[in-house]
Amino acid sequence: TPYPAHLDADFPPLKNDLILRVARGEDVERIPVWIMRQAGRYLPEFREERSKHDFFTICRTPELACLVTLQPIDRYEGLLDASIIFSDILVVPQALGLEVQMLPAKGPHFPEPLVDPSHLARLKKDVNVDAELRYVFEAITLTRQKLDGRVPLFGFVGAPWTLMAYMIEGGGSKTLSKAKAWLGQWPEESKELLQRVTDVVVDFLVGQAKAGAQLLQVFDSWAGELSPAQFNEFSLPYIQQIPTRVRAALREIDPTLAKIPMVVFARGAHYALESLSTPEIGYDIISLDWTMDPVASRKRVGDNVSLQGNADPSLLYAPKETIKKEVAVMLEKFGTKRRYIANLGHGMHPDHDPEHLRAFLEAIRDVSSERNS
Ligand code: 1CP
Repeated sequence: TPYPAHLDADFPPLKNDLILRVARGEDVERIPVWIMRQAGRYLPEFREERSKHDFFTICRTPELACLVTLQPIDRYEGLLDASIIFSDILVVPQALGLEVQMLPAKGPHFPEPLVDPSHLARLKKDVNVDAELRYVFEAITLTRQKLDGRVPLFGFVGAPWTLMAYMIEGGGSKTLSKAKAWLGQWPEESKELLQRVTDVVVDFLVGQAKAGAQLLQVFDSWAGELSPAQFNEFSLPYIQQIPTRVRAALREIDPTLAKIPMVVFARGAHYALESLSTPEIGYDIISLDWTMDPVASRKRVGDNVSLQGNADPSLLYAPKETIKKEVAVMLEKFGTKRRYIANLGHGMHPDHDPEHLRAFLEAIRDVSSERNS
């Protein structure tokens, strides 16, 4: 059975819409902030839950996914302006029929990765995301209720290229040499794989918006391993299908759903900033990694998209005074209470000190209110 569509009226009223206003290009009274990987292993309360349950059991149990999604929101009450549903980008390869395990300390592991194009036959055709990924939709609906309107809720997916990379490498990799070998050896079959992943990713984002997600982020975490030409051939064509197709499907259900803001994070793809921010593609927010200069990036994208980012995650290892100083520099460079969302340039590390994240969040709050007064 199809998962039911949920509209704003089905949920508690939103009390903090700063991020939604930034996505629409409206002025805000202070700079909003959320953090990639804000739920996770750096939090003792997460490790406690994790000691009791397997990683994918947490993802597949809506009450547990909701619980860990809310952990950073509760701990940093009033300091975070968005939540992101607890899940993983690798639930999409699972929905396509591949087994994925989460090994302690090692991370994701595919016992049987795709070795050559004959293995495309192992992937499910016509994936029914309402059945395969219903647990994510249930987690989103429950979490949106439990958030009680405190902050908006992000849904997310991995970008087709990044998912292809994991499906072939079978886990994390330094060079992605197997996945990149496919691009040269089997370009047409690579594109078939990318297209099949894209089709599932589109349905999955539509389902997350229907379930109650209020923003959607696409993570192309491995974009930076591609040359500009490879990116233009094997990543961009798929990333750029997503907003139009997702919004068209949502419009059929309800026009208000189709307005959902969409974010793209193509880590390391500094050359792609202009192409990703083209209005025809339809991303409202571009998330920058920490290697990008805010001032130069703003010049390159113009004034019609919002930027998100981009402190080096390693800043959180520095003393709190250094964190505060660097935050002031970052906000100065992004220089505006329009079209900017503070974040790190990539996710939290497992060995980050939660109190240093608090210092980062407080600094954003303090600096952005000082500049307002
Ligand atoms: O608050 C949150 O953001 C938590 C939800 C979340 C998200 C958005 C998790 C939980 N994973 C992700 C996205 C994700 N997963 C990405 C894109 C963002 C990024 O680049 O960081 C990627 C690349 C993955 C794949 C993945 N899953 C990795 C990286 C491995 C590598 O190649 O270096 C790892 C370590 C995981 C496992 C994972 N996912 C999430 C958590 C908390 C964990 C730790 C697993 C554990 O508890 O054992």
